Amino acid sequence: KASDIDSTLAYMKQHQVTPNVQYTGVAKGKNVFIIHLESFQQFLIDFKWQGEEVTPNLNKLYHASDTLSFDNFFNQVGQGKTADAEMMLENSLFGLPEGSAMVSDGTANTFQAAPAILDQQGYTTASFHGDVPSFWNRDNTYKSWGYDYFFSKAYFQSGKDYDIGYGLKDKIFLKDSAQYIEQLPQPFYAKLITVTNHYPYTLDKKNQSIAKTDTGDSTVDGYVQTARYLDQSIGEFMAWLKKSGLDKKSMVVFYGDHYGISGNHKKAIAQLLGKDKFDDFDNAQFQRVPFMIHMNGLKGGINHTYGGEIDVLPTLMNLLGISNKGYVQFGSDLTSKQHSQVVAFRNGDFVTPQYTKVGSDYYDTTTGKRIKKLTAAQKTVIDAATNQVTTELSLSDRVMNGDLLRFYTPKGFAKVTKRNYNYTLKKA
Ligand code: GP9
Ligand code: MN
Repeated sequence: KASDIDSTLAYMKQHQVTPNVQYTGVAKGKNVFIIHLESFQQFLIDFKWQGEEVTPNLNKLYHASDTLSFDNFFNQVGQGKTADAEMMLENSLFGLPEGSAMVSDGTANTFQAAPAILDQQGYTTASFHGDVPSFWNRDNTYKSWGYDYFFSKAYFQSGKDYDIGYGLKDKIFLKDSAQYIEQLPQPFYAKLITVTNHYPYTLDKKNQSIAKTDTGDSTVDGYVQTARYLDQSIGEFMAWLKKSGLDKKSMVVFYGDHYGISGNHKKAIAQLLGKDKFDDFDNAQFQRVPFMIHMNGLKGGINHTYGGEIDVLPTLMNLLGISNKGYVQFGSDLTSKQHSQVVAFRNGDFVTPQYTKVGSDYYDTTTGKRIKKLTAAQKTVIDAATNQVTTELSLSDRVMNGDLLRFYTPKGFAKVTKRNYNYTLKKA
């Protein structure tokens, strides 16, 4: 019932964060690219294998003076993996404790998502993905989110060896997408979902340009090869962006959606990182993924704020000069002084600059040492963080499970009419 949203609205009001005015509106009216780096972890940035950088193009972007990069940014996905990342990034709502919210609720629920918000500011919005449109129920969910266009498999070239794993190889995919992007009315919001750097990290010989690692764990050793391939595809895409002149009119956002190597490969990861152990604490820290915002003239640098995928939409809205006041969003502007640095994982664990919780264990984030007995002062801080995490996760779940946004429309936002959208390709 309608009043079910009241506790969430009260929570939002209490936790409203004033965005950083230094960044407010600096990207107003710019095209926005959201580049999804599949299974890409932060440790790959500047990582060297046999003396060679694995991802030179992304490294260059990471260190560029006009890129705002984050080195304490975490993925917060659950079982929905890619879908949970998409849900958080474009709605600032968490995925569900089990399954994928895009699958269970994407079709029927009411959302106030990034594409709809931008559409109402005069943007054209499009998502690109080189696989079937039904994967993760994207075809239905994107209608609920207000995407004008969804370019999926049928819109792209196909042929022998064009696909690998989860769809079209990234280089072909990004090159093909560019042709559509050039035709989109500006300003546009375009999301590009890469797939090649996905488990089990296999790549045809012709596209391999770096040796596999030598841990002997077959799940792990191909990761640098597909990551290198993804990096090259980004290099080509950025070159196109420059050639097209779009680089001067666009903000390009990169993010890694979730881990590529799971905690089941402790021995191999330790070897890769040159460490003698890899425990539960290390695995929590290993959940860092890239988040970088690149734009001509942007005041960049490496920002050490702790945050995660839930914080992306509020951060981007501030850059775009769109107030998120009154919106139901569980994250906050990463550049704001008031941003909370408690990063919730979907299972209730968390990381803060001070403490890391894994199950019933607590660690000092700076030393990695397990705290055997909490002092009263530590307990106070940890209890507050635990309370924040469980409150936010459970309120988000109530919103999702109860479809509560249907009862509440923020000021300045118009409800999305799903039936206005159709992504089927009509062959001439
Ligand atoms: C599927 C692709 C991969 O379309 O996005 O999803 P994942 O397995 O990473 O959740
Ligand atoms: Mn994924």
